[in-house]
Amino acid sequence: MIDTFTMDADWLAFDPNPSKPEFTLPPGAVDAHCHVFGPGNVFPYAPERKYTPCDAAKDQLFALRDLLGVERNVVVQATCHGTDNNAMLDVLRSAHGRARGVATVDPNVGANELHEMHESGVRAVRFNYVRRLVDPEPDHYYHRIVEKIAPLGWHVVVYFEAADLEERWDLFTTLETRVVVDHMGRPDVTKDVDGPDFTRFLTLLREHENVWTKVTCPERMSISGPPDYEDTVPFARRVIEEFPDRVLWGTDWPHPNLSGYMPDDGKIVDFIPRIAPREDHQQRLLVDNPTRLYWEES
Ligand code: 0GY
Repeated sequence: MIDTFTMDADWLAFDPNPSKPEFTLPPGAVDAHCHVFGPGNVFPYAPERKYTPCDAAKDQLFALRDLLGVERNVVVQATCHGTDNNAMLDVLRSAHGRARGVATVDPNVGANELHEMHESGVRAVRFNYVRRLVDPEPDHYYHRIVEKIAPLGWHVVVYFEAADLEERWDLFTTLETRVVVDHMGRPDVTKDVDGPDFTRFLTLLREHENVWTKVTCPERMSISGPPDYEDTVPFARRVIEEFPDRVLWGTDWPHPNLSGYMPDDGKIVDFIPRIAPREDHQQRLLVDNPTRLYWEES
C-alpha cells in the first residue's frame, strides 16, 4: 500500500521559483544545513512526527543547489522522519560525493547500521531539544549514542532554544566529540547581543574549543523581517568575528515550520555579506570550515 500524507493545513511550502543570487558564492561553497522531506509515498513520514510537511525531495534540493551556486550539501535528518534516515541517505547516495549527512539514531542502533551510514556519507548525529519538534530524553540517552558514534569520528549537532542551554550545559560541555549548535542556539534577537542569554552561548564557545555553530536561519529568528533581517545581524557578526574557524552557513531549505512568509532562497544567499563582509571570513564560513568538518576529518 502506498502511504499518502496531507500536509498540515497551515504549512507554508518552500518558494518554487527562488531568484538567482546576486552574491556569487566562492568555489567549493557548502550549504551545511538543509533537509529533504519524503516524498512521503516513497519515504513515509514517521508516526511520531509533530508536523506533516509538503514533500521536498532530492531533485528539488539538487536544482536549488545548482541555482544558488552551492557545490555541496550537508543534509540534516528532519524530525518528521524520526529515526528512519532513508530519505536523507537516498540523497547522499544520489549526490556522488557532493553531500554529507547528519542522522538521527536511538541508543540501540547497531554497529553495522552505523557503518553503512558512514559509507553513505553520514558524519554526525543530531540531538534535538526543541519540544515543539520532539520529546527530549534524559542526558544518559544521548551519552549512550555518543559512545557508539565517537569511534567513527562523527560529531554531534544540537538544536535547542536559548532558554534550554542552562539545563543541558553539563551534557553539552562533557561531550568529547565536536558539537555543532544549530542556528546560534536560537537567540531571542529582540534582546541585547550583550545580554545574559547570548553571553551564555558565547561563553560555551569561548570555554569549549570543540563547539562550533551555524549562523543560519535569519528568517526564523528575525522580527524586523526580510530582506535585511536587521535585528539578527549583530548576533551573527559577533559569532563570525570571534570564532571564524568554527562557523558554518546553510539555507535551511525547505524551511520547516515557518509562519507568515517563506523566504526567497536567492535572497538568503545575498544576506551572507551582511553577516560576513570580509572575504577571508566568507571563505572560511562557506568553504574551509564545512569542508574540513564533513569531508576531511573522518
Ligand atoms: C530546522 C528547524 C526546524 C525543524 C527541524 O528537524 C526539524 O524538524 O529542524 C524548526 O522547526 O525550527 O533546523 O529546520
